[in-house]
Amino acid sequence: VVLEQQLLNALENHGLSVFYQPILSVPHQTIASCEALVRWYHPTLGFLTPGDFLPLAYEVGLIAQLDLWVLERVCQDIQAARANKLSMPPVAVNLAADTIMDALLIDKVQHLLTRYSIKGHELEFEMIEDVIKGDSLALRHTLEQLVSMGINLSIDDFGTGYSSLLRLKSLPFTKLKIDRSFIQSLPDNQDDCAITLSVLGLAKGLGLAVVAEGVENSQQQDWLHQHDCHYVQGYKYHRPLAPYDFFMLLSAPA
Ligand code: G
Ligand code: G
Ligand code: NA
Ligand code: MN
Repeated sequence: VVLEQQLLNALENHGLSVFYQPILSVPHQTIASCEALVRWYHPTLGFLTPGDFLPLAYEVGLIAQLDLWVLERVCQDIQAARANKLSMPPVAVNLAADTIMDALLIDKVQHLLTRYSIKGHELEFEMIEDVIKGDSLALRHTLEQLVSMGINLSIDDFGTGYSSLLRLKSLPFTKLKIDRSFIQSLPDNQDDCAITLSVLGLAKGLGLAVVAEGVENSQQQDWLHQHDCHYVQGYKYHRPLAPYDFFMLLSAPA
């Protein structure tokens, strides 16, 4: 109960922060986009990562408010990058099912785009497979409106949830992110190689781009490159960076 109150407090008083992890294109390793990841500098517990407090946010119904807080902070950072003449790549923001199903989501997103003079294509939204498992017209409508605003949609942690291939095909996603649990043991684990290959094949068939998450070493990178995976994200390249550090990276000569 205390932690819940503190989280609400943090949301209302800008006590959270957003880190950025670059997503690179293979093989040139240029920054193609980045993922916004929330952090909480807790007054007494210290630096908390999502695993420490997102379950609480879901449980007490604060997740949609949190996601929108992150989205607004991202819009502010995009505006700040622009003011500093940095070319900010598209930023992927994670949205929970509750957030997607918020009837006012489209209005809220439109409001932020207008307020911070941001184009839809400067943002991407990531959601896990389970968000799309139910068949609902409202969901389809929301996703289509986001796409019509220029926002690209990705499926996060692909392979760990339940989404039918039919729904995947019929909804307006442009990217799949392969969960890092499948990437971790590449290329030694035959099962993980088989799973990753089948996701790459599926994505190609459906015309979707693929991001491999959690890439930590060159063997994984080489295998992914060899099998035509176009984007990588992971500690091999960059950890999630504080905004200032991410801006420094963007301003460094390539
Ligand atoms: O940053 P870290 O690797 O600890 O993130 C763990 C998980 O938390 C990831 O699956 C990520 O998708 C999720 N996550 C991070 N930031 C946000 C956010 O702002 N909103 C939501 N809904 N999930 C997030
Ligand atoms: O997929 P999600 O959006 O669930 O994943 C993002 C999370 O993965 C973040 O919490 C980030 O800190 C973490 N992460 C990013 N790259 C790596 C990596 O190379 N290895 C591991 N173990 N975790 C990573
Ligand atoms: Na994510
Ligand atoms: Mn992910």
